[in-house]
Amino acid sequence: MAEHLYIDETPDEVKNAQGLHLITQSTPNGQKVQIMLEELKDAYGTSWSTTIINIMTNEQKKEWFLRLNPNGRIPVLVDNNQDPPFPVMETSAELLYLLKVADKEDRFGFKDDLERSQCLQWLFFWHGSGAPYQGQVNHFSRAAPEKIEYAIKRFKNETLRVYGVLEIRLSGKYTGEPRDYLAGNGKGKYSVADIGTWTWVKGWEKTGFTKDEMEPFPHLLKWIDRIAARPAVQRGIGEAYNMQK
Ligand SMILES: N[C@@H](CCC(=O)N[C@@H](CS)C(=O)NCC(=O)O)C(=O)O
Repeated sequence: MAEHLYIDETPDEVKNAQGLHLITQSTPNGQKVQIMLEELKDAYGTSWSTTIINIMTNEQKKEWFLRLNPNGRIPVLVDNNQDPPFPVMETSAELLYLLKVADKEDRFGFKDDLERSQCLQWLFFWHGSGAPYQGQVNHFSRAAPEKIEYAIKRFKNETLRVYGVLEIRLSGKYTGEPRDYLAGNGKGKYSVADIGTWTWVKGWEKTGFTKDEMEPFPHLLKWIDRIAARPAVQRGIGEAYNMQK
């Protein structure tokens, strides 16, 4: 099996990695798994190694990468503790995989089935209804060769609508009980649902939203700051993940 996973072109540091190995670039998607690993390090002393690639050169479309993730997108996690090594694609699946293999005390997940369901609901909500829209705002306003106003407006409005959904949740608008985190009883508990959402939402300004546009979301803005204060989060988006020049 392992001979199907790796070929001559596979970088040695990927082929020879021991334990958990993350192939990433420090984008909002890459940062989700970077942060989770940093949190696990603080909680349990978890170790892993990292390969940083440059998606602008389309490294992720090469055969060596597609063998690990046929979707040709970062990040991908390879668990070399499995025999043969086990690749995991899709950020939310990667976060859930790490919960299973490395978070024995459910510090970033939940033991209770209903709280766990809340966590999955919010993780999937952002994965399916947040990231694709905010990603399209970034694409149509920054990368697209022509400025298509309709597309920019459509995806901006949809992203703001999704921010509004997060605001309803965090403000306790319909429950009367504001919360600190997306999932969990009471005020909630910091979990993979927050990690999966935060790396995108924290970039609202870079995506092109104004302070006025963000004004309707005061609880969401406080949630951004609350999570940004965590040392593991700061490391997970920090210099260690910058590409070598
Ligand atoms: N649904 C995927 C999305 C991954 C994704 O879009 N990654 C971007 C970086 S943020 C990427 O690899 N872009 C390069 C490309 O599209 O070729 C996930 O959650 O893992």
